Amino acid sequence: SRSGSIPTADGDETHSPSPSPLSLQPTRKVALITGITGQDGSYLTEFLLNKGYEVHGLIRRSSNFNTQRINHLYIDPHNAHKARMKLHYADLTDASSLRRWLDTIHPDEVYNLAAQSHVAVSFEIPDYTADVVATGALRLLEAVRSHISATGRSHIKYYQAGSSEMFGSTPPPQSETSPFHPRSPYAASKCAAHWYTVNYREAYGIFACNGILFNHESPRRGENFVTRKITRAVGRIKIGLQSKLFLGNLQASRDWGFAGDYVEAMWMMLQQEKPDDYVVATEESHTVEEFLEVAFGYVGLKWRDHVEIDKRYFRPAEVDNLKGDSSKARKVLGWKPKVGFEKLVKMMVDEDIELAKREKVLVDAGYMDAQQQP
Ligand code: NDP
Ligand code: GDR
Repeated sequence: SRSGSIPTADGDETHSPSPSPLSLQPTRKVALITGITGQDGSYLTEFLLNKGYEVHGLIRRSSNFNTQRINHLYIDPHNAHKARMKLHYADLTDASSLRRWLDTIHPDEVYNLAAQSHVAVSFEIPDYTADVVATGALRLLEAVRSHISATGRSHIKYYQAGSSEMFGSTPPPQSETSPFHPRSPYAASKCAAHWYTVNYREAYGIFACNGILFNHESPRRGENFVTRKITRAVGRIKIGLQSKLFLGNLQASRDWGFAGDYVEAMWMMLQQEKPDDYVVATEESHTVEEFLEVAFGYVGLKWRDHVEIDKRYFRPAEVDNLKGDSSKARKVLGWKPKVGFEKLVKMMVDEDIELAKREKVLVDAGYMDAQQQP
């Protein structure tokens, strides 16, 4: 359980130019992460804790606990001397909360990962999506700017989680110089956040970077994104808990990488001498159908026996083909992905088979409904 702040983890120390009032070890670097409870937030937290950082995450209030992805990093606040990950309530729609935590935590690095990140859902809640994704980034940048002018902490660095969705209908390969042509309220909002970040860098000299990350997945991916939806279904079909999988457009092509590799690129951007914008991608693209082939084929199933097309999963405007050109990140940052497409799919299927086995135990014991779909 958690009380509202100060969960944690152990590790070694690094140098920090300015101690935070909340910091337990003034010599450590301090990171502040929005969206810490999401897929990327959890991998980035693990990565930074391993580097010796103290990590503060902003979480939003929810009627259910939303910390499943970081629970393994949690240390009871009553053991606070061991705590290196701490959680605080805030929201990207609440400017006062952002400024207050900056002033309290005194981070060296701020990673803005929070978003209403589902493209299809952004057509249903466009106003809210813009508020969190676009104006939310502006609120956080403005909080950083005013925090710097109040404290003189001009070394603070800011990372903005940009997206390949910003390229939209621009044909591949897409690089930092390709034009944006967003195809959803989500993508248009990410474009606004991108340009707010560039503007705060140019206008105020803030060390602010845009990572333009292509799709990245993992066993921790949200279950209504297509990759995880497929691998969850493969696990459940294999174990006998499900028979059909309903999907939309199978011809869309994506440049899919592993989230664990991509959070490293975020950190690398903030370790450079100058702030800049970088595309992060595997430079390989596959259709949803190819993902189905590999995922079902891996466990000896045929996807055509199980997949049905449901129009509700088609979008009002689609992004057909994304394939990144990440040569700048490879050259300047020295970054490259370690996990390729097939390895990624198999990693996700393996974990979801194990998850389905655990679900089966609950179903057989009568604790869960076999028809319940993720
Ligand atoms: P997730 O959807 O898994 O996580 C989003 C996070 O944002 C969650 O922690 C969520 O909290 C939080 N959040 C949502 N709304 C608010 C709000 N109003 N105030 C504060 N926090 C909020 O996304 P990913 O981890 O996959 O992605 C991280 C970021 O990178 C996002 O900005 C996404 O748009 C962007 N991105 C992702 C890519 C990908 O392929 N994964 C590619 C390119 C960009 P809660 O847990 O409570 O829902
Ligand atoms: P995307 O990811 O829109 O690229 O955004 P998603 O997995 O949702 O869709 C990828 C492609 O699959 C097609 N598709 C389906 N998608 C979903 N979710 N559900 C289905 O049933 C389905 N059937 C087919 C989609 O039409 C699409 O073409 C992700 C998010 O993480 C964003 O936040 C991030 O910015 C981008 O990746 C890069």
